[in-house]
Amino acid sequence: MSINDIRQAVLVGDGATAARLAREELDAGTPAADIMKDALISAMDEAGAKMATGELFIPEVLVAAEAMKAAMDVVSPLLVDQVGGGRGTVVLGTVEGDVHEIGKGLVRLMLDGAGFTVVDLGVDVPAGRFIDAAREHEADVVAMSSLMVTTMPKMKVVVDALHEAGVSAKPIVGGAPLTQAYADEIGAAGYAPDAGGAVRLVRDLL
Ligand code: B1M
Repeated sequence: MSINDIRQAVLVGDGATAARLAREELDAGTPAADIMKDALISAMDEAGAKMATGELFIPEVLVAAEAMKAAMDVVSPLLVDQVGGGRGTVVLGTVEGDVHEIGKGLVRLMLDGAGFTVVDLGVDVPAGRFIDAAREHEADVVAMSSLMVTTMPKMKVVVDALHEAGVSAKPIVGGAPLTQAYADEIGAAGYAPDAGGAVRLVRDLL
């Protein structure tokens, strides 16, 4: 049993084995954050690289993503404990045109676990839905995820729409292609590189 076996189980889409091995690895004393980073996220990085070269196809990547989620169910409750508490309401979603949900789901889990109220709008969320939900739930923060350079510009659309609608919720951004520089450029209130960072950022903003 090793981190690498979990990685391989995710890559071949065997969620039951990935979850069982993750449980065994936790029981053996490996920190949840290490399993998440070195096995689960690393497996998705490899799946992404293989998708880019045509070695893996979309259905195979989808099956790997489902296996990652199965293992995440085991690992993420322990990650949450490592982050600490907070209060406030966060509207969360993956921006329009983008259906990547795993990172956004991890952000939701960590915010939930840290005590924030999270309104998860799902994926492929148009700007208007972020604005309506922020108003309806009197949100403190609107957190957006994007995994593609082609959908990042939709974050600016949401930032501008919040401003124009006079909604005071603070927009924050994250996702693999995002940077602090891009967040600054589009006028977001903050950028977080990972789900733990999102919790710290929200806590700092409130
Ligand atoms: Co897609 N995909 N995908 N994909 N996919 C990427 C993102 C890609 C990098 C793969 C590649 O080519 N190497 C590439 C994007 C290139 C780019 O623009 N940079 C890509 C592409 C091109 C595509 C399609 C266009 C492929 C096609 O159809 N030809 C297509 C687009 C669909 C669409 O959205 N319209 C597509 C489809 C898919 C699947 C449906 C097959 C599947 C998604 C399944 C699902 O989510 N249910 C999928 C997957 C799984 C990936 C990869 C392999 C893995 C993504 C993932 O879940 N990572 C990905 C390659 C990669 O990331 N290395 C890839 C694990 C997750 C935990 O990490 O989401 O980065 P991540 O979240 C991190 C941080 O980014 C951060 O916290 C998390 C860690 O704690 N974070 C936030 C995320 N959101 C945050 C929000 C915050 C704060 C932090 O708020 C403040």
